[in-house]
Amino acid sequence: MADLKVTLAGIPLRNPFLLASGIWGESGSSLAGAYAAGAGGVITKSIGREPRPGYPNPTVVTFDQWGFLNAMGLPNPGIESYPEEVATARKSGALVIGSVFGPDAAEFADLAGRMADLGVAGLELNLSCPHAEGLGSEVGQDPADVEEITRAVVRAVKIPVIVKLTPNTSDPAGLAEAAERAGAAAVSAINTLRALAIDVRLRRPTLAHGLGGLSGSAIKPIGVACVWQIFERVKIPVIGVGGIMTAEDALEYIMAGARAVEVGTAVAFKGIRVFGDLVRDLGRLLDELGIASVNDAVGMAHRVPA
Ligand code: RRO
Repeated sequence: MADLKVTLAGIPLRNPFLLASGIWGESGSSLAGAYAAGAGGVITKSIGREPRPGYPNPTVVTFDQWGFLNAMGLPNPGIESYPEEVATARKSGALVIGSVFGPDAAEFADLAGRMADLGVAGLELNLSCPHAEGLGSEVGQDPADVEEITRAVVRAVKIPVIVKLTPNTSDPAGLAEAAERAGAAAVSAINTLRALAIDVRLRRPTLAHGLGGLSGSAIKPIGVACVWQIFERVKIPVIGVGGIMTAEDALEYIMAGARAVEVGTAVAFKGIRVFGDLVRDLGRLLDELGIASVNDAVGMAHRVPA
């Protein structure tokens, strides 16, 4: 059986499938459940300084067969209330990566330090939520801001820092280079794409907030393209995210250059058991293709002559 173990920015993972941030609740027990279902690691909902209720409903609608348009509004309990959830997840043996968001370098660094103190294995900086005023991609679409925020966090913590990048830019690899310059241990690509749906009968946007983020199968080729371009421009590992429903989708990202992948929308559609299925199916697929390990497949599509 092919070897699915990978090491991501110094963090050993039993397989490359991570629970993406924000898709399976924020509680420690739901994170623990995802790990028990077979995920190689779990990423928390993005946590901020203060509790946030999020936007009013509707906050999410389905899009086509395997997609969502969401504007949840970064609902989270705030860092003060989060230690117990991380403790519950860690007690189950889950490998936990803490996601944080903020408006500027100082707040990111503060939150990152407090999240690191909870014993998470790594941090993911949300510089890519596509619809939050003064947060997410509004601060993450400028390489100078990505560099400044990443540098402040890297100075504040001793654990690996992963920067989650936005696809809402003409040069995603430029953002990855900025993160790398600032000392990021890895980047993840992509968050959702800014999107809008209109309910023609109501004559207004479908989501209460208006603008939202598109996830699911429709964005997979965009995510794979971002990973492809980033892999060619940085040396740090890349995590692929966006529309992974099957092991074949995951292998596309891996062959484009991803060392690990995050699974989000598929969990909501298929249930948490999708992790067990993905792990089994990726092993079978690699065997079928005569590829000995995930490591061997990373970036493989760049090396095959046209
Ligand atoms: O909470 C959200 O509305 C949200 C976040 Br933090 C994010 O990073 N990406 C997204 O599509 N929605």
